[in-house]
Amino acid sequence: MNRLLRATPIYLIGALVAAAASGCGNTGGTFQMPEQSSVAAPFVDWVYYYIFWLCVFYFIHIMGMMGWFMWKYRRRPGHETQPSPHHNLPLEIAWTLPPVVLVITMFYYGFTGYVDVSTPPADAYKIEVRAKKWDWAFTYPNGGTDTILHVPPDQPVQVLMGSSDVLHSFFLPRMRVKKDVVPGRTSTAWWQISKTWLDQRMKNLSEAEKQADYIVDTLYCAEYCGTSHSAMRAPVRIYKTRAAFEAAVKKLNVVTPDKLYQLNCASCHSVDGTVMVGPSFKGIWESKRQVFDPANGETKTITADEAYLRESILQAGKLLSREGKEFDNQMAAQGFENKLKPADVDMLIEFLKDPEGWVAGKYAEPEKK
Ligand code: HEC
Ligand SMILES: [Cu+2]
Repeated sequence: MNRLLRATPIYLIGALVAAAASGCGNTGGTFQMPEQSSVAAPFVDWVYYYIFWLCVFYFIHIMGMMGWFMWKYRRRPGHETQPSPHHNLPLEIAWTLPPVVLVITMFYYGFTGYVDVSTPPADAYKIEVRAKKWDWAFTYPNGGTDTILHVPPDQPVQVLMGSSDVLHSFFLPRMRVKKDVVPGRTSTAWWQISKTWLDQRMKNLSEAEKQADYIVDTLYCAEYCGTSHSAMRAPVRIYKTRAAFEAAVKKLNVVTPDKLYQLNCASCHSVDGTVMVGPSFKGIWESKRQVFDPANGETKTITADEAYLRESILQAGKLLSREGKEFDNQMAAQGFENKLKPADVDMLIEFLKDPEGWVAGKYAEPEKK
């Protein structure tokens, strides 16, 4: 078993002592740290507080003595300037050795801890993560893809992450996981839900969580990646039981119109009338649309029938919507004509007939909800 998992109780005790020493601690989080929902969290916090309190100790002593000396040896009548003392061996050793030992312990815990949090256990559940401006997609071992991160309660999870555009960073503060997602390479991170935390959290469920079979958390992007960086979040579901987790993942490889929308379009098109990067889909079906024709520079009104919607997706840029503002031709860069299967486009057309209804779950089969 991984060294980190084996040593968890020791770190937990260390973290509790450190957190208690900080005067505001409990396993549900401290003034500086959120809840500790992963097995690595107590260790990470322990290292953090170890370094933090050492720094506080030295800061107070060094600043305090500086202030005191400035006062005590200030220039005043009747006190002549004294020559500085020469080399003092015991003093030199006293202020060199202990700090060196302390810095070595910081390095030791920092480095071994880093190695542990960077080495996923062999039995980890693997999830592929794709980051793009400005959302996340997760692909599970059965091929199902979702915009929600589903987390098993009883197994380490390893994420294999890639970016489709710029630098992003995968940040789960409660699990103490933060890892940059770099274009052109696969980064990885892992965590395991802490049983201690889960048991405690189960006694403290919100009303919504009592109804659901999971506990909610949030994934953040922690690397500034452009205009909507602050909205680049994804819901996280930590399942109460293994069975509930497996049932949720099993449903994912069923493709539905609303899922296609969530995965491909939702980062630019809302269904509630908000104009984001692109116009809103609210009430788009058979509506009159203002469009700009780049071929002749004219703006005209058309009806958003099936042919127009298909063309908007597959031949982006032929006509540019003017619904809300003057948009750039940002659809073209998505290359949907190569990315979407004909069946996907059919489903998206179904979606566009009633976007609000699809998102509200009007067409979901009861057991899929
Ligand atoms: C990167 C952002 C982005 C993504 C992702 C995106 N779109 Fe667009 N879309 C736009 C922009 C900007 C426009 C306006 C310019 C235009 O008409 O091409 C637009 C226009 C449209 C229009 C015309 C709307 C109107 O008002 O007439 C349709 C239909 C459309 N998109 C469908 C889709 C579908 C379906 C998807 C997902 C498969 C999608 N878009 C994904 C940015 C995006
Ligand atoms: Cu980002």
